[in-house]
Amino acid sequence: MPAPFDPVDTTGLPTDAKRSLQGERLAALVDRLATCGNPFWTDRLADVDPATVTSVDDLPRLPFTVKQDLRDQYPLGMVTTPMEATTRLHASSGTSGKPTIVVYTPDDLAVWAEVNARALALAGTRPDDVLHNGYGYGLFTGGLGLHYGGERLGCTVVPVSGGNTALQLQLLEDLGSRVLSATPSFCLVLAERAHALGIRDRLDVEVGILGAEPWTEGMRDRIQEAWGGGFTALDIYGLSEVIGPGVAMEAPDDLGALNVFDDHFLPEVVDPETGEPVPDGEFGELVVTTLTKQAMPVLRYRTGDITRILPDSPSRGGDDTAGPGTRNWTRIARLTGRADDMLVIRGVNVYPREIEDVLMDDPDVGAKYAIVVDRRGAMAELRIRAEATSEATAGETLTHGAERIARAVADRIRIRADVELVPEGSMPRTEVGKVKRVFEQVDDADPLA
Ligand code: DLL
Repeated sequence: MPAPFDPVDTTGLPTDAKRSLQGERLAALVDRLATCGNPFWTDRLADVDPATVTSVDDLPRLPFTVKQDLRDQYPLGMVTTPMEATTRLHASSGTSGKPTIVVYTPDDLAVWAEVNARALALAGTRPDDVLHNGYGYGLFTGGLGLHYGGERLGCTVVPVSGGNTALQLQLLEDLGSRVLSATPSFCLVLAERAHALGIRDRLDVEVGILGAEPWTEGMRDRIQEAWGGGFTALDIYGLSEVIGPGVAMEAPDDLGALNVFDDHFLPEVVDPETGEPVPDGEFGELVVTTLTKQAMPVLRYRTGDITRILPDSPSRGGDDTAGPGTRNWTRIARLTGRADDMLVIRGVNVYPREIEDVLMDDPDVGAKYAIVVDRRGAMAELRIRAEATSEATAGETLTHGAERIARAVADRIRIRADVELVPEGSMPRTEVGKVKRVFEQVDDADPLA
């Protein structure tokens, strides 16, 4: 007889019990980091007396961890357990230089599977589901993170990884998967191809577990329209330095909010300039402390991702009965960009998500676009190339559409952009890895050629 299924907790502890658990875990973490003999942590915590850290209220006194720390300690300087205690390594490829390495013990892997099982369960995934996992397998945390989460929940996981769209559609059809996990951009590629092949109505896929890239509400509409048939696109958030996917998850009855699994990952939001905590409800940089990680914990890790804590979360003093169901996780707003994504165009600060918002509001724009920051002159110039919908492509209104979008960009974000609306299907698709939407032009070679 198989062991009885151990259900996955998608609810979380009541607020008081959670706070005291978080306090205990934080105290134990600081104590261990200060005394484990790891030179980086001994130095970082030189001014902290671990005995004075007893609750989450002590968090703002503790030092931050930043990406540069992981780079400086490359490859294994931040591992706090003996190597014989660790069993897995992943890495995230940086934009420049060496990758950032992260290491796991078996207990870390069990926590990671648990939080991804929660994420999947929150999305409505059931143990009898076939989970089609289209995240990349390998050093990237997406594939294996969702994989073990799916297995922990009891699903049958299809480790298909990215790419090979034709095979993916074949498997989706033959296995009747209801749940698809992938980047938002690859999820769109699959939808487009299913329609092009005329097989959408032969697929049972209903839910997408989409993350690893920023995507706006407008992009959610495009993805849901592209699949049609009641498809729900849900957001999953995470980062390698904290664990990988499964740090936070959106639920279908509470769209726009991510539930942070705060018994393992303690969230704060700080002013990105000063590092001071901002009040709940205000936007700032998400900072996460790993409360239970063993091999490579982080203390107050500066994620660079911009969000806010939703003040009506029950765990933040919001009305316990007003929230959806009885869930009790700290809720944050969806992340649509990073602090370091900001572009400065002729003196105006603009985030790529603001451009995506304008594009997705235009009925003639499909879901594919690219932004070029042309740095050849003294002042940076902005160029936007967007793909039209099939209707707009057929209607040959592309020049008109481009002018309208340029006006909308000028009105709404106060920058002049050179906009091109190009026929549907003419821009490259990203089938493996994360989509790249912002390109720099520094010489006459066109980055979109
Ligand atoms: O992208 C982990 C992941 C895999 C998350 C699969 C979700 C699904 P990294 O490669 O280390 O890890 O990249 C982490 O990606 O700091 C964000 O800037 C961005 N990111 C991840 N998820 C989201 C999301 C994985 N749902 C970095 N929305 C993070 C917006 C996201 N940005």
